This record gives sequence, C-alpha cells and structure tokens, in this order.
Amino acid sequence: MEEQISHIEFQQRIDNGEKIEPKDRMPERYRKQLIRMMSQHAHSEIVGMLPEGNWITRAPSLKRKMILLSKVQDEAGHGLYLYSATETLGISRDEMINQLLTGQAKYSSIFNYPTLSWADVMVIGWLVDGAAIINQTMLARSSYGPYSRAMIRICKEESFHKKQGYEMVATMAGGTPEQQEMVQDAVNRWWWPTLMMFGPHDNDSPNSAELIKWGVKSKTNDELRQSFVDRHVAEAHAVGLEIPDPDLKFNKETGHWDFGEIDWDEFWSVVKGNGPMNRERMKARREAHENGRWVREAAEAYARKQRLEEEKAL
Ligand code: FAQ
Repeated sequence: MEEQISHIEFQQRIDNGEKIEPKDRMPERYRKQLIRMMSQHAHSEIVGMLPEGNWITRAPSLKRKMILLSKVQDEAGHGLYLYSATETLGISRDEMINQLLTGQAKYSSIFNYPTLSWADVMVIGWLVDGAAIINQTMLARSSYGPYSRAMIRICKEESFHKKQGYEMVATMAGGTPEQQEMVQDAVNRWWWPTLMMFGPHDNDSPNSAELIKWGVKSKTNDELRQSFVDRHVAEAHAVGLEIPDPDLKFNKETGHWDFGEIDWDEFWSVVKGNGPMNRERMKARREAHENGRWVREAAEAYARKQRLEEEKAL
C-alpha cells in the first residue's frame, strides 16, 4: 500500500512538472528505465566516435581536421557526462561498460554503418547530429534532473556539430559534378539509417508509453521522426540534394512530408548485432578498454597512495 501511495505521489510530482533528483524517492522501474536509456545513450556517444574518428587522419585540410578532432572530442565529453549522470542512479561506470562489452546493453543502430568517403563525415554532422538534436531537445525537458541538465549542454554542442556538417554539405553540393555525386551518394546511404535512429513505430515501441507517462519522453518516436523529415527535406532541397525516397511527397492537408516505409528487418538485424560494422565497433571498444587498463590501474594506485599519505598526515 505504501508503495502504491508513493507511486501516486511520484506521478503527481511528474504531472506538476517537478524535476526528480538523485536522492528523491522514485519507483524502481523509473530508475531502471533511466539507467537503460541513459547508459545506452552514453554508449552511443562513445561508439559514435568511431565512424568519424576513422577520417581524422584523412581530413582534406588542416581546418577540417581541427573541426573534426574537436567534434569527436565533444562526443567523448558527452559520453562521460552521461555516464556520470547515470551513476547518480546507483550503477557504477564499470557495470555500465561491462554491459556494453558483453552485449547486454545496446547503443544506437546508426553507428554500425561504415564511413566510406569524406562526404560521410559531412552527412553524419548534418543528418545524424540533426536527428540527435531533435531527440535531445525533447530530452532536455525530461523529468530526471541530471539527464535534463546534461542534455541542455549537449544540445548546444550538437547544434554546432549540425551547423558545421550542413556547411560542409552545402559547400560540396555546390562543387564539381564529382563532388556533388559524392555527397549525394553519402546522403543515399545515410538517409534511411538516420530515420531508424528514432526507434520502432509507436505501435511497436514497448517503452514509449511508460517513458511518456513519467515525463522522460514528451514525444513519440514517430512524432520526432516526422519533425526530422520535415526539417531535413527542406535543407536538402535548399542545396540541390535529393532524398532517396520515391514515396516522399508533401501533404498539403497535414502540412508534413509523407515518406516511405523503413526497412524494419534491416533495423532489427542491426540492433541484434548483425549490421555492417557491429563486430568491428565492439572489437574496437574491447581493445580500447584493454589498452586503457594500465591507466585505470595507475590512477587507482595513485589514489590509494594519496589516501595513505593523507592518513599519515592526520
Ligand atoms: N538503435 O521501446 P523503444 C548521437 C531499441 S546519440 C538501437 O522505442 P525507447 C550523438 C530500444 O533500446 C544517439 N536500439 O525504446 C552523436 C529498445 O530496446 P531495449 C543515441 C534501438 O527507449 C552524433 C527497443 O529497441 N541517442 O547520435 C534503437 O522508448 C554523431 C524498443 O524501442 C539516444 O540514445 C536504435 N536506433 O526509444 C554521436 C537518445 N531504437 O533497450 C556521435 C536517448 C530503439 O528495451 C556522432 N534514447 N532501440 O532492450 C532515446 O531517445 C530512446 O531510448 C530511443 C528508443 C529513441 C533510442
């Protein structure tokens, strides 16, 4: 009964628009859902460094290299920020990393596609960061204080990432026929995987209703996907690029762009670990974790030594 009352009180706080903070009482299921979503978000930021990181040594100019280095570093920062925010829910970073490396935790499907040309880096900035902002602007209003505050800061950086991506896309789309072909090819390969980032259709999304009830999400997967399409179709057309969807059509009645059906078999295959780059991505993360072992051990040894010295001084 007490648990029931606290559920009602909790729901009232959510409905009043109050933020839930780490030491507040919360239903166990709310805590678990946040750990699932936030840790997967953190993993996505870290795994998401790999496709673009692949091009740092091959950037076409010093300026582009510096921008890409900063962007990839920003993604690392987002990951660390989100791991810290998730730790406030009572899970350790070790446990989260272990869940990623053993395949218990997911990360965004989008990062399991290869970056075949420099144009892919531009299109990731424009489309993938563009999708991330639409989703994360909503999450900046989420009911969990540490997540919503992390999102406010992260969105500012993602917004810069998107602008630099679109600037590169616009530059290349206005270039030679070969450059135009290269950027169109990248759009053709990234468009559909980007639409998949928003998750399954609302009818097939087991978590949405609960997350919306608890104010973690305030829009559904399909609503966010539609906002993305409306915004990015206009941006593509403004620089002379085509969207690779024969069913794309502006619907005057709804004021939105209607679009074709996503290949859900491909989506679930990627989510289950069978996408083009899933194995390489996990191999890279496992190797990075192993290679960083000495750093973690050295930091722990140093912290122990510091503690001993402090104790001696007392
Ligand atoms: N990939 O019931 P729903 C970025 C899973 S960050 C893989 O609809 P929910 C920055 C889902 O986990 C990108 N799995 O789930 C950047 C669930 O399985 P589970 C990441 C997916 O939570 C840019 C099952 O399907 N952003 O891009 C995907 O209500 C450039 C059923 O789904 C976030 O993580 C997917 N695409 O909605 C970095 C934002 N979609 O966990 C580098 C926070 C669904 O029960 C370069 N997360 N699944 O086993 C969210 O907004 C939500 O969790 C969704 C999924 C929208 C991802």
